[in-house]
Amino acid sequence: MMKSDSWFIEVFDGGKVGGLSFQVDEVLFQGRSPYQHIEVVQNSFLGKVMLLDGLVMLTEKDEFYYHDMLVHVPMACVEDPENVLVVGGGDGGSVREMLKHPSVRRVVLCEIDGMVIEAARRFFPSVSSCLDDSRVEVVVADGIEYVSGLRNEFDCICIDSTDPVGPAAGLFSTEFYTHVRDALTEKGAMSAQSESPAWSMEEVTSIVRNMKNAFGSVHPYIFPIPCYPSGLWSCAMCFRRDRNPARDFDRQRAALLAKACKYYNADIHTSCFALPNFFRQAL
Ligand code: AG3
Repeated sequence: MMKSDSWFIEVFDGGKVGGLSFQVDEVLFQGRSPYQHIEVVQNSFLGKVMLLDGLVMLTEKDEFYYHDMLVHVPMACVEDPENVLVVGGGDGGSVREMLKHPSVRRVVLCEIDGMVIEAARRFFPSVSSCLDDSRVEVVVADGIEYVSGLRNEFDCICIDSTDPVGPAAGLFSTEFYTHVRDALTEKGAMSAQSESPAWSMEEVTSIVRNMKNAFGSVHPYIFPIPCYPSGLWSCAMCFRRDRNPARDFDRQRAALLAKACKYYNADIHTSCFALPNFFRQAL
């Protein structure tokens, strides 16, 4: 794929159905890192789009749905988060959102693939320029190794990974989530993107099960994301010490964030934990 007059279709489930499709106006970048095939393409409606191994990671038009929900839901559940970590997320979108919380003093981004960071810096400044903030530390390393050495270190950890295949597969295991738990402070919370309940329920339930194995309790939540397969997506969050995330969050901070966010607000926070029946039953 990737001639400039061609269409892109995200192939889903071995080709039985397509995810997002759009006309490729221009191919801006193609590269092969040790981990994956990275492309940046331009579409006049979506803006720039980043693809990893042929899967849509972000579009300029709607990355805010995903980044708001992965980050602000757990962050608003933690009292004055100071030290926070993003695993994956080399584009910088999750880091940008963490920096919107006034108490944050240090954000570590641990991304395995330096080429993703370089491509984001070059083509997605509105997403990645936060990486130059003095509070941000960029670590190019395997998130699994990085997290496994930590104890009581971070108030919030967001796992901003690709799908549970290829380089990211290990980021969905019970063992990894157990290390994430140990890396959290007592008041800490974590979140992970957990795939589409509409089209990938087996993946969703396996992620939720593994998180529950590690933490004892897990809180899945849903939101739309127009550019990922099916348009319906989920994250799941856990606490080092379990609480009710729909109730126990900082409403004042959520109201403040609503002014700086296109998706997240306090009502969204409460309601995203309301799951449709097919999802409840699957769990
Ligand atoms: N993380 C990827 C979410 C999964 C997308 N899956 C797909 N298109 N099949 C996005 C990284 C943004 N920071």
